[in-house]
Amino acid sequence: MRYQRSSALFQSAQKVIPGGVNSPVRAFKSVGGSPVFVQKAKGAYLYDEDGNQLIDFISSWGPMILGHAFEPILEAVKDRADRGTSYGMPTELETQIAELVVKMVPNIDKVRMVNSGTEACMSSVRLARGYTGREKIIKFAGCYHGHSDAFLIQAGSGATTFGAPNSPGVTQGTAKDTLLAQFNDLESVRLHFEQHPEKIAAIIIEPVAGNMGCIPPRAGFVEGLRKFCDEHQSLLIFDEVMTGFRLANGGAQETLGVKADIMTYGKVLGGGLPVGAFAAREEIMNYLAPEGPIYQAGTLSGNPLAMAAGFAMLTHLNDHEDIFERLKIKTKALADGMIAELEKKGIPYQLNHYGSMLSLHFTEKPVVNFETAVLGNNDRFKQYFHGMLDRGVYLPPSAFESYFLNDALSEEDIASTLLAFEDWLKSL
Ligand code: KE4
Repeated sequence: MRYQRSSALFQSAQKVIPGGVNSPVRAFKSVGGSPVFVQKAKGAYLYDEDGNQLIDFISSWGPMILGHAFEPILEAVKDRADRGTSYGMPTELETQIAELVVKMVPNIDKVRMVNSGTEACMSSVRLARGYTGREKIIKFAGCYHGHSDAFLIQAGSGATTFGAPNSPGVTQGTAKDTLLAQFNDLESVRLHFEQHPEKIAAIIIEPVAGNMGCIPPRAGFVEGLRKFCDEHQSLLIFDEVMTGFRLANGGAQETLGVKADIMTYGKVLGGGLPVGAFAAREEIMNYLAPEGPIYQAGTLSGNPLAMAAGFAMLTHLNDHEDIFERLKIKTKALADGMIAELEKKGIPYQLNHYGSMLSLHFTEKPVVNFETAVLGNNDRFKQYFHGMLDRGVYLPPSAFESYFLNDALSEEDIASTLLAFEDWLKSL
């Protein structure tokens, strides 16, 4: 596959955009090579600037669950654009999509729209702190909740794993209020509650992790978090930016059967336009301005074009719930096919999948948390990524990401992907 035009475009981009991209993972830093520039996309396929057609397994990192350029979404946005693109005033459409979200998601009464998953998660933590009057939060190593300071924390020293900044610009003052625990490890959470009685406002978690590869929760893990929060009057925040409206209409709350207190959304909710949201029962949400004292705002929050795209997306998902089962079957077919080829080849691997999320790790040990996720052989992952790209399959350019299958992928696309995978394995 040729990438001359993408490479040339990348050279130009780097002159005026930091790293040539508007989000770091797009730059291929962890897989090497020059990023592919996309010209357009339709259904399950990306069409890059060099005329290559690629089967897409990132679906824009989740949003394009119905495939690219889904007609009802395009029509909704085009129709709405003729009426203006932003007003800074309330619209009926915002109420309509909020009513639909409340109908589709269990256990919420009200929802506030924002412009990204980061904004949703950042605001959910402020809401939890304001509501409980407490300052500390617990997050999990390897879970990503966007780039606001409170989340850019790595394991500090000491048994209690105090947070330490993992990016310049994040202050110690911020880091001290973020406690780090290990995914799938309730003891690491219990320790924090023991060390910081009545100080922990919330636990925030990706209920099915997707930012260290795909890591489902062990049986009893999320239930245990719910129990801790109930015992200590802390709030449980499910970051469903990835899982919301992807695993089911009711997201991970529905598939795991565990109710959180605050949920955050993004990606699918916006139908590909910039939307995030956070939601909870009325008693909590009414603490938000202008109803309550906790401030949060946004010029483009509830933007009419974004709401039109999101409303079209959610309406289709709400009317076609069989999509989620279809995606599960498709994902399992891909997983089973890959496993069969990997077993034949006899190389160490772990393949995780849940719903329409999947990740492949070249390592012996089961990948159940960040510590085990980092043991993967990244050189082999690079070969894999580029080997599949050269065979017309676009995968996440990082071993610490999840695949996101979409409803436009056909059985033939899955079969072609497995043939490409078999061919790549033969090349080793
Ligand atoms: P955004 O601010 O990127 O819309 O959402 C942040 C976010 C919050 N919570 C979860 C669970 C997320 O996965 C994300 C963003 N996901 C990444 C993919 N791992 C977005 C891709 C990117 O950073 O370019």
